[in-house]
Amino acid sequence: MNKKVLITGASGHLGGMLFKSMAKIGYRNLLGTDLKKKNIDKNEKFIKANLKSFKSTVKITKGVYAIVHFGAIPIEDTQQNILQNNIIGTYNLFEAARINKVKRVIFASSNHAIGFHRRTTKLNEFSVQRPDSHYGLSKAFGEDLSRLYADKFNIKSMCIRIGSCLKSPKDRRHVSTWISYGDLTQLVNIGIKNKSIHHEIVYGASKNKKSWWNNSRANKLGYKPKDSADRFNINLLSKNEYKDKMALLFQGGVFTSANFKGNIKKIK
Ligand code: 15L
Repeated sequence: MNKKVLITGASGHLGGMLFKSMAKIGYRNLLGTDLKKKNIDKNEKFIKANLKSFKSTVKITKGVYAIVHFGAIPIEDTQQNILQNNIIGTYNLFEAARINKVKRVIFASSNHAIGFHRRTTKLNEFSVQRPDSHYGLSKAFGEDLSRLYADKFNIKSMCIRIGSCLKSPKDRRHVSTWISYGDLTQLVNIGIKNKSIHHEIVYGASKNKKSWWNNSRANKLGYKPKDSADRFNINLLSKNEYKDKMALLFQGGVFTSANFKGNIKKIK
């Protein structure tokens, strides 16, 4: 693809991974952006920018066809930090996309937008959001924001509720939530190229037998995961599982139990 694709969070773990993996699958016109320049090669195009600044966000989105939006705080933080970086940053990005006539946005959502669902509940693209943290709430907001910008302004979007994207699964939860780097790259590529997309919610998970998510919508859009957590030694992974009883009940794991003052029985 020769059209310009902007990757936010290009110095971070997943944005950085995608900056490299998308070049490998034929993206010829990638532009990376982040607060700091880290792990960026000489031949890669990169602009430092802060999405909290609307002016800079408008500047970096000029002439862009699609945005792969991974630039955000990736874990729980204070309400103010999440509000400024994730919520306002994402709002600025979509508004800049509208002004500059960007056609598509791939939004890095997270399983923490639905983290307060119990592990016994199988979810799909219609399941209600149940954020488990300020961080998860910012992802739920991004999903709604992208739906508004699709319906109102025709900016196509795909929100990927990413499970645990790591080189390999590390604990028993990951047996359900893991996605490989290759499978995440495949989903982002579909989000950019699939012509039928208007606004989509898909799950960022490999083909895991113990998945909590029915990802048939992603499959319909062309997703054929190549990896699975099943090929790892599950007994070995179980040893690494945390001993947090509440976390073990809910899909969001330790994000649900952190600072918890509620009533577990009421969270059905
Ligand atoms: C996420 O959204 C986080 O960015 C990542 O650090 C992990 O915590 C992941 O979810 C997960 O739930 O495993």
